[in-house]
Amino acid sequence: MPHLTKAQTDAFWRDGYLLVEDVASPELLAQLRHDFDAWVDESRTRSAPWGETVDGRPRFDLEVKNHRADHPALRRVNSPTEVSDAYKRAMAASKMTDIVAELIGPNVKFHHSKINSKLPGAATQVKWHQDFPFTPHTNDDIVTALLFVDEVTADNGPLEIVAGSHKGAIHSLWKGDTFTAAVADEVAEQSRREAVRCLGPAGACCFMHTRLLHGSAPNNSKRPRTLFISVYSAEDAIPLSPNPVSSSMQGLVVAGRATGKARSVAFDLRLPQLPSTASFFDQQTAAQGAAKDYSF
Ligand SMILES: O=C(O)CCC(=O)C(=O)O
Repeated sequence: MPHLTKAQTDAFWRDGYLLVEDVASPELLAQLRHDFDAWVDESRTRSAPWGETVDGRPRFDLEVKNHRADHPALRRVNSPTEVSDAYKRAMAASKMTDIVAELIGPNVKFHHSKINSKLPGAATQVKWHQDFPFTPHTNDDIVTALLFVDEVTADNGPLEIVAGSHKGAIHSLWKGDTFTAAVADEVAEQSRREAVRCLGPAGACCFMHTRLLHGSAPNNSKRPRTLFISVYSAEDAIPLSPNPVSSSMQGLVVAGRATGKARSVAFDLRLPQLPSTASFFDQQTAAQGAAKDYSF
């Protein structure tokens, strides 16, 4: 029995995104929160990114300049599916997985996952970008599923998107020879003017096409904004560059079967630069001079 109506799948392909409520059950949400809260508590004892993923970079990333034991600013957990059964279940065997298969299936594989966290008082923001130039594949049947572990409101740093932008240009993340991990200022300014905020209760999920322009502002509220983000592709989309969030589970077929085929579509782009630190937040900050800060 499909979870989506034809109107919903049509809306996804027309707008490049689809917001669905009640994707995670209250029981799964409680487990996701429990594990995340434990990582936040552990972060109180740290002053720098820590842990290790399969490529040797840190698993847990802090916004160091705002982080204190009594004011934690844990902004990223890389590949939480490797260290939590709840996150693995949400990624590989949940309603979220089934909906992705309805959008880009029948054969779907996993690429990577992460938690993007904006704790109250942290200044974490995400500059405007499309995901595809970070994770280019031979075709673009790729979905980023952003599961709301907390309620997402207008003032806690919601995901913002430009509806329909997945049908437009692939925007460069380079400025000259600097990899800025963000689109050019003029594209960001235009995106801000057209932005739609993706708001909803905990348990909702935003399914986003890999070429959709998106970004998000800092959390100005007293409530956390935690997103569990999983990226999936059609099984016949073959990655063209190394995974920016390395995962021992990359390539896991989560729906349908492995066909061993490659399918390609025409495009050209400059390949991305891998982050050398825990996450792309540092790439976006380092390029501050080259790409203007995200702000309203
Ligand atoms: O955490 C956010 O607000 C944005 C997430 C994002 O940019 C992404 O998953 O590509």
